[in-house]
Amino acid sequence: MAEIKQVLVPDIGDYKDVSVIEVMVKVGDSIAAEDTLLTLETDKAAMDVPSPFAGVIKELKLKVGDKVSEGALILILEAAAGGATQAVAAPVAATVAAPATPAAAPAPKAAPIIAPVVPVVAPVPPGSKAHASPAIRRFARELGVDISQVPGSGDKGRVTKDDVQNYVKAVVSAPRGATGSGGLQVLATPVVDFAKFGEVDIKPLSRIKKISGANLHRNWVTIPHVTQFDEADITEMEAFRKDLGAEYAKQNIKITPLVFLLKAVVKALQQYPDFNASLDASGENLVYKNYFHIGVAVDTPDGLMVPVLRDVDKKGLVQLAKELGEISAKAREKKITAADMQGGCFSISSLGGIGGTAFTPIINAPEVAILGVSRSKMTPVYKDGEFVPRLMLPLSLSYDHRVIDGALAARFTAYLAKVLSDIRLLAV
Ligand code: CAO
Repeated sequence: MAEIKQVLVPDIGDYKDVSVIEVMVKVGDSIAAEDTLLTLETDKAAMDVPSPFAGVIKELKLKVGDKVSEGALILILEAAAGGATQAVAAPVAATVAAPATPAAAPAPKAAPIIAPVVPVVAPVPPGSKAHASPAIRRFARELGVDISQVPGSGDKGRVTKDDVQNYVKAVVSAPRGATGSGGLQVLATPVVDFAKFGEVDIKPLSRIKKISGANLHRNWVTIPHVTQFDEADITEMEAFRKDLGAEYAKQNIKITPLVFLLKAVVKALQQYPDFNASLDASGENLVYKNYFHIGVAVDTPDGLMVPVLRDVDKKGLVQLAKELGEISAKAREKKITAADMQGGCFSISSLGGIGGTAFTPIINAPEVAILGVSRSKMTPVYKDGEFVPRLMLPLSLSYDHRVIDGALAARFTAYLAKVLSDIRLLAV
């Protein structure tokens, strides 16, 4: 007859109210004795709690974030036949006979504590770089994964089982040549004990930085980037912007050069549709988009985010200014959703409000180009036999050289500069 067993938090030393940081099992799982059930974390170490029995999990009583002490009920399990004999050094235990349909019947109320688990405490080695529980480290080791390479998406950047699985999937499905085997072979980054040279502080990267960092890294190593530099004479545009800005400032709408750039970029994308395309999964076809959704890089205290403004071709300058203000505020207040960042065709990264003369932005795959904008500067320009002061806007266009040739990129930026120099063209 199947036996119902309770599994409790074992003796964990003097610790009380220890955090559950990871739960590795769910109701319905069939587990073997010694499979890790969950990971607890004290201020000193993380420890895995293994199952003393093999069986099927009927009820799970803890979740991530719960605080537990010795004796807390972890789960109720229907032990496999002979399961009791597989217990991990389980102390003598009373058992309760299971009813014929154990799943449907609740466990008897005053059921005795059946098999407190003798803990197998596996502290995370001090100085270990990646934040991961012993079970996840073991899981990564079994798959041959260097855990320090896996970006963690869990609490405080912790590497979860899903992170390891996603990492493996990404490596396995990466195009040939993008991985180490037969392709890019690079030296491992040296591990330096910085504290040997002076006092240091260690802070985990923000969750956003970890996620965007992994994406930026992939895009940087898998896309052959070239950056085309140009500049646009925005003297007239700026005069108009100031007039318009003064009018709308009363309504709290900020008209910045970026709003004009959004419109001018769309005009250039319509003129050169290859920039509004993406390679399909086979890498053999280009998907041309008949819509114009533009991503805008927003600098937030936690890192870079790229929300997308939809249908920029169908909106006016003021409407775009309003939406830009709203979406960047949303990003900075951490209210942005994944949907807000999807579906972009092309991105703009504007550092013009800060400074700089040029930079090389990283393409936001699967897009094929990104425009970097630096700070405009009054410059003496030789025109009609004399030097005249003109406000020049630096443009830096990074493009995917698999899709776009240098000549096309130069045409694109030249056209963009032309539209910005004479914004009447936006109306044509
Ligand atoms: N040249 C000169 N001045 C510029 C300018 C330019 N190219 N672009 C903006 N400005 C001015 C604006 O007019 C504004 O001036 P006032 O305060 O006098 O009105 C000021 O700079 C600040 O502009 P802003 O940054 O608030 O607004 P924006 O529309 O230009 O940009 C946003 C909005 C969200 C894109 C921006 O705030 C931001 O986050 N930029 C950083 C993007 C980034 O990090 N990119 C790097 C990605 S790669 O790591």
